[in-house]
Amino acid sequence: MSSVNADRIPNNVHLADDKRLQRALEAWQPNFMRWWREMGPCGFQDDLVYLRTAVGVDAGDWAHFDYVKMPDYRWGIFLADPVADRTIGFGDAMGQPVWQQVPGEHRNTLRRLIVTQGDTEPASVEQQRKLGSSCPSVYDLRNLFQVNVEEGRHLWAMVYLLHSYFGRDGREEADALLQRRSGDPDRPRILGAFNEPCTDWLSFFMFAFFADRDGKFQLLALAESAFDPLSRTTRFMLTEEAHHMFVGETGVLRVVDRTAKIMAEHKKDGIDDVRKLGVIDLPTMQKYLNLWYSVSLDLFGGEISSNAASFFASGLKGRAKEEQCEDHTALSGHYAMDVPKDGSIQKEEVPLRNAMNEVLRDAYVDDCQRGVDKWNRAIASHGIPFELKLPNRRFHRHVGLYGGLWVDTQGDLLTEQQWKARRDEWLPSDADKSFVQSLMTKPISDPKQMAGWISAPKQGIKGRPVDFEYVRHGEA
Ligand code: BYC
Repeated sequence: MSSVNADRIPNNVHLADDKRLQRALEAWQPNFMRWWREMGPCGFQDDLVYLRTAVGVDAGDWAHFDYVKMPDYRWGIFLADPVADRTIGFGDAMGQPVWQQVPGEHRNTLRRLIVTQGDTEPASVEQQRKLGSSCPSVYDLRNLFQVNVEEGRHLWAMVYLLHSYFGRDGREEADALLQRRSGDPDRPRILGAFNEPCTDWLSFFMFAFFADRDGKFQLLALAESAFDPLSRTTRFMLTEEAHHMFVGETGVLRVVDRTAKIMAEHKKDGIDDVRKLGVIDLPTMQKYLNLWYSVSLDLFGGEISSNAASFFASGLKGRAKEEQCEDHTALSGHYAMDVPKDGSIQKEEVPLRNAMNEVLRDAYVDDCQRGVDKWNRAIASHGIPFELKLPNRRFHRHVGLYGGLWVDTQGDLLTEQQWKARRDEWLPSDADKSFVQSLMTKPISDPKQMAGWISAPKQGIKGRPVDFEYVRHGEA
């Protein structure tokens, strides 16, 4: 069982025993706080927020609920407990003991993976920083802040690895994580989706459903890593990630439910008629889904990737739930890939190791479908004949085999001109975005109220009622 100490930086990694590391992290801490104040949630920093804080990794510790001002949140370093005698579960070194240090030959690659993972965490906080001023309820405001502080903690998790195991270049990378900015053309975040604006709550819920779910699958793959500290860190991050996806899934569910309910009550189904009733029409939701799903698919990297093959071969990154796979070397298997060739899409056999990004993406797509099915059941429960659909995975891609192709939501190839002429059928137009924004112009700060475009959640947080004062505004 891990013991947790309560130093300036809460941790279960015996930080106090490593003075050099402790000093390095304590030097990074004020920079993190500066970043949080500059790029974290806009306003609300002096409010008391009913937050879950991890104070340890054991069942009773990792979900401690209390009021806390966000800047006083105890961002800590927590690794899941080690698994005794753990061995490498896949790839060329399968069966050998896992590594407690970084092997020299994998140093650059591992650092790049950790930096890429780490970069997404502050990026998402930056993307969401202005949402507080248009929250649909105090319940949702609190959930937003919960997600934000935990993304901050996930940044700490990656920074701990960089500082502990990668010497000076690790420290430089940790500094750079606080310097890049989401959407900044001169110093953007590393991955595409984390530079997309996320300035309304429908986007936030879609982001938490689709982009955080990429987080789940990437963390599952890294939890398999032969580099044991990375595996232990990501295993603990996954416990927090589940809540973020809950926020996304139930958020979209409540928006969809509200629209379908109002449509049924008023017997209206035209887009303009539905909009006049103050709810988001379902075709517009489909467009937001198309956008966030497609940019999140890009996060898995290229379909055919020699990087992914070598990550797998060397034991750096496995498949999600590798233990459920049959052949852990993946040396003889093939993957039947849809490859664009001569103006059409053709099946091509790809060595399995080179298709590892696609294998992970397949698991992700199935998981997304499960959520979409739930949303559709909510629509159907009001007797509305409309189904949300995941677009074909080739649609609107910027990375990999389909990047730069002009593909419709069915997966068919179009010319650039044809695609551009129909773009607004598939993706939010300026008018759609303005409409969605028009519903979200001011915050709902009375705990008893809920914006008209979203249903109330079924239950509150940690046994509290939905109208509990989850955020105490302006209290010292
Ligand atoms: N945008 O072989 P390829 C989360 C680059 S989300 C821009 O196809 P590879 C969270 C790639 O870097 C989870 N560039 O890809 C969610 C490479 O560049 P170089 C984050 C991209 O290397 C919500 C080139 O294209 N975790 O936690 O197999 C809120 C060709 O590379 C993109 C991770 O991503 C892109 N989308 O795989 C908060 C896990 N995709 O080397 C948090 C760590 C690829 O030619 N990262 N490129 O310059 C990885 O495992 C891999 O880096 C990737 C890419 C899966 C991202």
